[in-house]
Amino acid sequence: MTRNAPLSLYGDRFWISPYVFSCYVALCEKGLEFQMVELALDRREQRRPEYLDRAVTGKVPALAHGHFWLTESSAIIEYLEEAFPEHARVLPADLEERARVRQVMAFLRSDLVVLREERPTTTMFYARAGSPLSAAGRAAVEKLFHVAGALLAGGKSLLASSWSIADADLAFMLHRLILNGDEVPAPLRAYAEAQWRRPSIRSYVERTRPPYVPY
Ligand SMILES: N[C@@H](CCC(=O)N[C@@H](CS)C(=O)NCC(=O)O)C(=O)O
Repeated sequence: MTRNAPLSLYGDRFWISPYVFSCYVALCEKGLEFQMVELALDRREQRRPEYLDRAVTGKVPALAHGHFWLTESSAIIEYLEEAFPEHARVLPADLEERARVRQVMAFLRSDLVVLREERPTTTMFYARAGSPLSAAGRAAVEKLFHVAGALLAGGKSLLASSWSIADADLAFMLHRLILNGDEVPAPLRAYAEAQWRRPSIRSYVERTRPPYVPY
């Protein structure tokens, strides 16, 4: 791949995907120039043959780097880190710290299903959630607080010794609760709100969005 080939990130037109968020923030933090391509998932544009032929999972995000296409947010982030090592890092340089950060990324992507269902990202950027968390939702929240609290113990403001994309991912998960008025322990709230002030994150979050069409 020619390294200076153009980069395009395919996302959803409502800007609500946590996975697109992660890739978008990584591209911004690395200082890479890229074009954002919005797909209408509500019109199933991700199922069009011209997209499916290139973005093999038929989901967003997808990254196009010249003729090279890739899906799956964590694979995209690792690709960007390895393809552009001279740019700012989004994963720690230290082996153990990098492993720990990947641990958080995998946990946030595979666990807490009930929390994600009861506080979907639409409730962050469109109408807030209409009902309190169920017992299962509260159990998922306790698990999140336990993991985040343990990793940030001692008043740490970052998961590793320098900022990483996992900080953005964890702040995004905590904001499902913060923005819905659910209780979040003060240190975790302060951590997540500090992340929310980063320019890369603000540029994704503070955006004029079109009216939401459920899909
Ligand atoms: N594991 C994937 C998840 C991607 C994903 O679920 N994307 C959703 C939007 S948040 C999507 O494209 N949904 C449309 C579909 O599945 O057809 C990743 O980390 O990138």
